[in-house]
Amino acid sequence: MLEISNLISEEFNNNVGEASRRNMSQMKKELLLICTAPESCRVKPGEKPVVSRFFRHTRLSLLSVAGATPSDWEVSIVDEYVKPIDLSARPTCVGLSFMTAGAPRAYEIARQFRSSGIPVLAGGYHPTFLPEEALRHCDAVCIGDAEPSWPRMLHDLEQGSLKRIYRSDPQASLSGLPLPRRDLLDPREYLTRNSVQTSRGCPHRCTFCSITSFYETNYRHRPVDEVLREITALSGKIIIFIDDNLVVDRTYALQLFKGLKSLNKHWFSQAELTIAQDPELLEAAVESGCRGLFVGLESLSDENLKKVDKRFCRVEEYFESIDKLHKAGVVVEAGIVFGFNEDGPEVFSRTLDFLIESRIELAQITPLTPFPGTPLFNQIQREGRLLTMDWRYYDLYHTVFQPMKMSPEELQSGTDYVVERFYSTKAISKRALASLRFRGLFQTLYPVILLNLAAKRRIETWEERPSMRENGLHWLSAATAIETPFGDANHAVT
Ligand code: B12
Ligand code: SF4
Repeated sequence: MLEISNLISEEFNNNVGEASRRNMSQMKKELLLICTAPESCRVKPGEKPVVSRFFRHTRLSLLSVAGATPSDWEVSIVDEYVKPIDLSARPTCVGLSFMTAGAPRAYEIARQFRSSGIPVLAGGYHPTFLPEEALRHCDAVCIGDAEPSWPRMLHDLEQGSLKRIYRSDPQASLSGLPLPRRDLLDPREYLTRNSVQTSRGCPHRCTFCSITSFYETNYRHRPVDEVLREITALSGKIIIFIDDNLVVDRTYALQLFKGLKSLNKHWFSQAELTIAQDPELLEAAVESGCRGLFVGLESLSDENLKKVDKRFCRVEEYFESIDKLHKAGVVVEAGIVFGFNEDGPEVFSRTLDFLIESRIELAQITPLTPFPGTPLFNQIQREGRLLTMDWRYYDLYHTVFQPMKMSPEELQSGTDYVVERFYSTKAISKRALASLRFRGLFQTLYPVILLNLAAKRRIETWEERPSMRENGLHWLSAATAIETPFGDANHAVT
């Protein structure tokens, strides 16, 4: 087994190194950046994308890597949600970005390019958490942010002295970050390319969340004036702040909202529900253009929330807080998770009733998923409750662990039941009518009607989810947790 300390100092000195040195001597240096998509979301050659354009805003990951790439490289980006990869391409180097669910696909792509002697460098959530696993398939891994390490990785590659691991300082300043290369994506493929990031990390420590582990509990901002300058230069009315919790630093958020007001944008983001109990902050957000928020409610049980260290949420305030957001004109998308330790089979209908009664417009309803790298993963693995480490199933559409108070089958079918009922034609019509009455057509059409229909269409393609049953992985008994060619999550870095 490889130790990380050895990997860091190990020089890249094999056939691929030779090939890359040869390539480097050519005049044109081509970098192909690939964002992998899980099987159920990947566009097939000659077909339309599976995920509706209304749901497609751009992830900043590779746009940021491209922004940090020295100008003598010619960069292109393939996003597998919208464009199939040309595996016969012969770039000088490939950069792969992947989350856990995309890891097996990333390794398949890496194998193809490396077999032609093209070096493959990896970064993003999954390689950061499981660098040793990623290094079994790729030539080098960037742990954490790209900006401090990426130029050095390319430089070392050119010199034929690529190391195996590059670890970025998790406290590096976010001041003066290179701008994301939005120009590299086709605007027709996305609802908007205006994804913007103001901060990295979150000071809370919810045990199921990858963010805290990825940023090693650091929380950093970009200077407000840099964010505002970036937004000023963007065309189009809509902005998506991809921050994980836009309002967690109240002072910063108020400054940002004050500056945003004159830019006349409509924006969507993620925030903790406590914003609803802070009239000044909520008013400033709405006046600055806030039209919709994703709020992680997770569970209707305080006991569950306590056990996963999400203590700042109070279930008794949920209904009233959502009502306050609605009255302020904000569309609410709720994050709902089933399978926490206190959840038994009765949890599903109780939660569905709450979602309908509170008139929440959209909901991401998923089985609890212990992502490698998180404290939750380590705990469930220690308790022998992981059912599979085939990362394809870590896509929030599959049950991958043995819950405490129900069977995995009950968790899966209960979650599917709530999703299907929440997005039934009847439920969508009711929500749309209620919204039309108090918001009018303009504010209802996109965030309520179109997004609900897009979600419904997504559910209708569920049979395209990779089948655990066909792969013999369908909820084996907890005692027989299995390892796959991809997974060796004992080495999660936290
Ligand atoms: C936007 C987003 C999406 C979009 C992506 C749109 C698209 N076209 O790809 C959508 C909605 C489709 C999506 C889907 C999913 N997502 Co998502 N998503 C995000 C979100 C909110 C922002 C991503 C982003 O732009 N970040 C900003 C950039 C700058 O940061 P970054 O991605 O970390 O990139 C930096 C470094 O990681 C590094 N880096 C990244 N890639 C590379 C590559 C190289 C070569 C190098 C050197 C460095 C490098 O450098 C970058 C710049 O510093 C993140 C949360 C977050 N804060 O990142 C969740 C997040 C990444 N998603 C997550 C999840 C769980 C999912 C889904 C499984 C959920 C689902 N079922 O819908 C799917 C999986 C899809 C997949 N491909 O595997 C989890 C990942 C957990 C994990 N361990 O895998 C996150 C962390 C959310 C969370 N709080 O848990 N997602
Ligand atoms: S508040 Fe949200 S972003 Fe912050 S740690 Fe908890 S789940 Fe993650």
